Amino acid sequence: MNFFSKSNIIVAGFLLAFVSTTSAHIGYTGRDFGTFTGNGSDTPKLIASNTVTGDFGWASGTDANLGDSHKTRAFKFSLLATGLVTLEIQGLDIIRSGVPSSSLPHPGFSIFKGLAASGSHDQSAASTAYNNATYGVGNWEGSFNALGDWAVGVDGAAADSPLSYFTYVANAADGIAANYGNAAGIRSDGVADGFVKSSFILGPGDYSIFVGGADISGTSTASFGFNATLSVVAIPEPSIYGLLGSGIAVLVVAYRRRTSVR
Ligand SMILES: [Ca+2]
Ligand SMILES: [Ca+2]
Repeated sequence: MNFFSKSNIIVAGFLLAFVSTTSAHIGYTGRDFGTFTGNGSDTPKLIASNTVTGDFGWASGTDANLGDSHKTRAFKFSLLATGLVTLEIQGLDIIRSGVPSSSLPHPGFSIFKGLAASGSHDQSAASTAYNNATYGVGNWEGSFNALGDWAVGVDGAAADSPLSYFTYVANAADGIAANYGNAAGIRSDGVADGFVKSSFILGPGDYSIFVGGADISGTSTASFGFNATLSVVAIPEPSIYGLLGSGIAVLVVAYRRRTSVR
């Protein structure tokens, strides 16, 4: 082997390592729903043909050892005023960049206040330091908490560098405990059909949404396809809360309680 071919191999190896590392960062490229006013003038936004690795990424974040955010997909949106936010995730067979992906069988998602800084990574030194201190060494498999607050640090930064914090807001999951497990606090839609849709009254701010597979016993690390649609309407009159379902009503009460103590 001559010098040049060796160099090429080294360069190729370096590039592969670089690509695999950067592609694993939490990012929103192509998955920004944009800014919504909350005043009733917003049009729904569809982000089609997304993929996620694995059929269990969201469900894994519901258990005690958290989950690996690489097995979820991050989206973001901003809200200028309090509104009724509806997110729907439809698993479907897609072809993206010529590569087919089968339908995400049971989608689940969680919404958080806060955004990930560019380059955020579950296994960064800062994430590791935070998770070890918060959960204990060996007690976490990633940073993603589907049912509570979590934090993540930037890859390549010092262990004591600033973190991005996600403040838990709400979740929803397709199906029943048979697929998503028995963790307390999961908001089920009760019908395991590859589709989940849920509505929440949210205040102004910047939000992240993490979508992944809701199969707690899932093991596939294949790529799965789904569409995501976010819509925001003005807050309905209190008299029709009951018509919209108890889940929304509970969230309204929770929101009012939180705001009333501030
Ligand atoms: Ca887990
Ligand atoms: Ca469903």
